[in-house]
Amino acid sequence: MFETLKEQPADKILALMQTFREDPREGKIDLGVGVYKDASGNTPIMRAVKAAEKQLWETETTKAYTGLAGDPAFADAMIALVLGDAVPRANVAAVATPGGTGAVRQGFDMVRMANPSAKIFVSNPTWPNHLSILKHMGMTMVPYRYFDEDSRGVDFDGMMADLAQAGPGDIVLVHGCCHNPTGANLNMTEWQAVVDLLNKTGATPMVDIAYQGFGDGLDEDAAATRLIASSVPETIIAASCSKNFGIYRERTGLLMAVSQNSAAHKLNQGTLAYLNRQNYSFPPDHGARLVTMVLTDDALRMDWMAELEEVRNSMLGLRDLLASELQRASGSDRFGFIAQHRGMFSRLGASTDKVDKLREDHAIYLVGDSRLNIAGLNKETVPILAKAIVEVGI
Ligand code: PLP
Ligand code: TYF
Repeated sequence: MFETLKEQPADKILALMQTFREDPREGKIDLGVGVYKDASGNTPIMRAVKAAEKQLWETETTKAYTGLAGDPAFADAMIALVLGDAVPRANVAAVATPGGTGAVRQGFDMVRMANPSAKIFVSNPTWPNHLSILKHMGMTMVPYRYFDEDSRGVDFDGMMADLAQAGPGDIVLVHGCCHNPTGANLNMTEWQAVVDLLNKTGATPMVDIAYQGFGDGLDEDAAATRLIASSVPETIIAASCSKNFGIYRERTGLLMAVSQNSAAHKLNQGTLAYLNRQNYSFPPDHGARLVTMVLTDDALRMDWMAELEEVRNSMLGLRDLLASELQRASGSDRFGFIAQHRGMFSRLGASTDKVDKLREDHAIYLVGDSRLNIAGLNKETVPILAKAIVEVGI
């Protein structure tokens, strides 16, 4: 029977990761997949995470199942990290999920249960996995304008005009911070306008926040999510711990459903736990436990925050360096947007053949849409990239 299956398209980012591995050229530069790398190209285990892991090994006494929603202490700690005191804890239903991807998938599942014909408004462009999951689930997607190809910033007027078409029962999917793949983000005045529009149209926001602490700081990066969750009747939030705790392979995330009253909480919590059970029963706990330990122990938390700041500042430093190297190499200010973008990524706004040329002629790997991972650079490779970008005519 399986001969009836059709070949599925590969994830382009993950396929590129493989091509890079197989490239024998010395000095090749990987600016593809969104994984943080330090100056020597390693993806380190964060100090506080390693310390928590050691402690856990010494003190953990059982591997028996947690609850369907995962460890409630993890939900408490993550809700506090993402939402601060923006909404009362009693209004937030939450379940642990395998990574942010698991939270996104289950969030869509919850939407589909509530309204199978919901239209999901997605930024153009967005993380390709959003589109792939929605397509697989047979849900309706409506792209909204987001990236301004000229300024490489946000096409805010276009975005607002398109989001005005969403109505009650529809979902507006936004990136809480550090937009993937563009690096272009809204300011707080613009977020307030989005909130006002949501309240006018009655559409429900879903926030995907996968890079808290990678942009302007932990609280700054959560500000839009907090504003939204405290201002509209219902919000879905998918949070990932992969990047800010550096625990990619542990598969750690949290799905939250925020309502403005605790009456809805019971139904939301029951639905989320039900969805966990349908998909995999109990969510993974190892990464969640580490996150809980780090967030609830003063010393570990301080150390984690300090290391996250080092990570964030190193990316900001590389942004500034790349923007000024490009200014020098190109003799123009047209790459100034790189210093304005936030998070791991910037979209250069170059054609596929120029991205191909960077790979073929210079062994520099960008995702096909001209997204580059800033963290893949270091002081030595920034000038090499700047020179190559100008040489291929971007
Ligand atoms: N959402 C966005 C926008 C992402 O870039 C990612 C990738 O890291 C995720 C969600 C989920 O990541 P993970 O499933 O590794 O936690
Ligand atoms: O966008 C990225 O590179 C990261 C990592 O299916 C990633 O978010 C990429 C593809 C994917 C899962 C994670």
